[in-house]
Amino acid sequence: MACVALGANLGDAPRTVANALRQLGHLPHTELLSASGLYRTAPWQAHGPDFINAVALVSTRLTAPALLEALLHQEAQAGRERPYPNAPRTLDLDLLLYGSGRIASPRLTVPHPRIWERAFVVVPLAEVAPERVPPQALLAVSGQHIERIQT
Ligand code: PH2
Ligand code: MG
Ligand code: MG
Repeated sequence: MACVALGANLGDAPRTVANALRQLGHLPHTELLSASGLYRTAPWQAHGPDFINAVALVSTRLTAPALLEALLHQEAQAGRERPYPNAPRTLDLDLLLYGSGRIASPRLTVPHPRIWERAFVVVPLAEVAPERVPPQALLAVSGQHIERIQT
């Protein structure tokens, strides 16, 4: 079981994120187990329009590095550009969790180091994998604006 965070704040973000959730289930050797609703969220340590965020749970036989490469490829297919750090983006796909795996490589850190600071990750993660979210984690991000827009 792996958890993927989705985010977008350029173009038709709700549509891009909804399509991207579906496409995760079409990655090689990968099945979409569940998808959170879509959330509208205020930019966090970033500028630009509000984001649409979601979290997906997948079952995959890909290794974590192979899954990361597949996610980066899917971002590129959605027109992702990286002009500067945290720039507005058509699609961002972040690997949050890979089972109980711990990875610290130059390209990939799992669990994602900033999960617990971000309402736009914690709230949808609590929807699809409540057992991975300690109760105080929701409280810790309760000051950040997040609004569910779709089931
Ligand atoms: N992603 C970031 C930085 N800030 N803020 C929101 N609301 N949603 C995001 O997906 C997001 C962010 C870096 O990837
Ligand atoms: Mg990100
Ligand atoms: Mg990213």
